[in-house]
Amino acid sequence: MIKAITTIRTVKNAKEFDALVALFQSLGFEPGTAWKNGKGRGAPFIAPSGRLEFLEGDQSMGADLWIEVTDLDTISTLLKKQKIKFVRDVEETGWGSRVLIVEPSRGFKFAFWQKNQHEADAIEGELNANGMRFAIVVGRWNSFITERLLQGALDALRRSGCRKQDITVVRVPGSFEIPSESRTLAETENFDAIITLGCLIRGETDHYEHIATEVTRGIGQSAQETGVPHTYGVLTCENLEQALDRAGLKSGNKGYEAAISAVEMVSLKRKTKGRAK
Ligand code: DLZ
Repeated sequence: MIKAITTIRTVKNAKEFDALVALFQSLGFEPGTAWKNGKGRGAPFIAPSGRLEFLEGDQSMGADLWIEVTDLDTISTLLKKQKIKFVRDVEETGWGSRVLIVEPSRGFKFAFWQKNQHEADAIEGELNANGMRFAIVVGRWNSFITERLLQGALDALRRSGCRKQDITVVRVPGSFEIPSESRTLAETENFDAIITLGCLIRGETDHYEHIATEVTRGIGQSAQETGVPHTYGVLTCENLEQALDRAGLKSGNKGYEAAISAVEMVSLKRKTKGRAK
C-alpha cells in the first residue's frame, strides 16, 4: 500500500541547510521529526497532501518543487520580506492559476501556486488545519467504540497539519454530558471548533430516543449560540455491530469524518467572515 511521497533535497553546507529550514518553518510548513547521524542531518516537512505528477511533451515547468497554497499574495510578501531570490513574481499561468517561482538556494527552484477563484465558484473550506485549535469532547460510555472514534479524529487532525499542542481532548461520562461540556469549552474562546464523539446503542440504552434527541439538539444549540463550529461524531446505532462498522470498519470512521469536517468549517468560517468585511 502506498503511504506517502517524499522528495529530498541535499544541500552543501550547514548555513544553507539552516536557512532553508527556517524559511519553510516561517511559511507555515509543519515540521516532521528531525534527525541527525554521523554523516549529517535531516529536517522533514509535512504538507496536508501530496501528489506525484508525470508530464509528457515539451512542458518547461521552471521549478523542482510545486507547492499549492491558499493565499499566494501573502506567500509573496513573506518571501520578499526575507529577501529570497525571485525567479518570477506572481503571474498568471494560462491554466487557471497564478504562480511565483523562487530560488532560495542555488539551483533549487520552487514554485508556489494558487488556483484562481472565479466569481461563480462556490466558497469552500480548505483542509489545512495548521494553526487551528480544536477541542475533542469524547464520551466514556461504550469506550471501546469512542476510543476508536478518537483515534480517527486525531489521525485526521494530524494529517491535515494540526499541531499536537493545538488539540485538547476532554472526556465526559457519556453522550448526555457532551453538549454541556462542549458549550463550556466553546465559551472559553480558546478553540476554533469543537469535535464531539460519543456512541449511543439503542439495544442497550433506556430512553435511547430521548437521549439521542437531546444530545443532537444540545450540540447544535451550543454551535449556534456560541458561534463556534461543532461537528457531530456521536454514533446512534441499532446494535454493537453497526457501531463497530462506523468506528473504523466497513463504513469508515465517523471520528475521522467529524474532525475533517471541523477543519473545513473553521476554514469556511474564516473565508465567509473575510468576505463579509
Ligand atoms: C446511561 C447511559 C446508557 C444507558 N447508555 C448510554 C449509551 O449507549 N451511550 C452513552 O454515551 N451514554 C449512555 N448512558 C450514559 C448517559 O449518556 C449519561 O452519561 C449518564 O446517564 C449520566 O448522566
